[in-house]
Amino acid sequence: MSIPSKPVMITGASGALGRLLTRELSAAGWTLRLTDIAPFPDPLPEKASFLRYDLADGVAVMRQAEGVGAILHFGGCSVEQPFEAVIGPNLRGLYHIYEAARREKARVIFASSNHSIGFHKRPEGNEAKLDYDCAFRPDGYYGLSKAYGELMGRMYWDKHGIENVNLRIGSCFPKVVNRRMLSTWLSYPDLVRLCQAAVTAPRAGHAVIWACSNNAATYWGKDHRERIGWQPQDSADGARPEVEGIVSGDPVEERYQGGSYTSIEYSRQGGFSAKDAFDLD
Ligand code: 15L
Repeated sequence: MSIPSKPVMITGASGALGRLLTRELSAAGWTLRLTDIAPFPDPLPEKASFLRYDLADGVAVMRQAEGVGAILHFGGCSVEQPFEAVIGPNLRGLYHIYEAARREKARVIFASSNHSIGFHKRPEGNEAKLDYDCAFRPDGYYGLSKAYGELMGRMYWDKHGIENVNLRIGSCFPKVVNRRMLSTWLSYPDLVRLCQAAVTAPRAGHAVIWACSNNAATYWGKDHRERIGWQPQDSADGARPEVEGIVSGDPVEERYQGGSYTSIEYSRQGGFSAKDAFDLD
């Protein structure tokens, strides 16, 4: 895998995925500009610099992005939060990232999420998988902000030619811990290879990728992975015997792809047997 000719910026560098990317991309010889609202907890790699600021500070974003070729945008709220907590980092902050990318003609790799489509039902049996161009069905304010982020990428590509790769991340954790993750799991090494491909692919345009490993029980179908030359190499399948019995018992959570996020403050009345209420899309 080639080394980018310009520095690469990573937002959310102090989070679990930011730290992973920092470690692995530094080891691969990349020059990194890191940022987070929290201090960076690890020793700083040789070719990396770190600045601590809030993504709501547009001037700080612009300054740090000077001269970068790509921005791996993993910063902002990464779980469901009240609306007021989400809008600063995930809406205004994202705008700052895209304005910086526009100035630098840099590519944005956006850590989107399955929660932008979380209210799609889980496919059963031979039911069709979801393709990348399915409707957004966010399962909360966090998922809504990820849909907004993908649409912002759509607009900056159409209007300004700013390339962006939107990673609809399933569940990126060291291990598979429940039945849902047999479908949604993304291994750490597959994420790292995905980010490398997204940054170094000769052309990306506006791309959407289902970011999960090679899981037999996946919910997801077509996307733009061929365009960036990525194929997952790991799989959740081996964990089936230990985890397939690990379910929540909550009918809302188990019905929808977004899992537990769909049932947070869920207040729609009726039961799933009430066909007229629940089969209307
Ligand atoms: C996400 O978007 C979250 O960042 C992560 O913490 C998990 O909840 C994941 O989705 C998931 O759906 O498993």
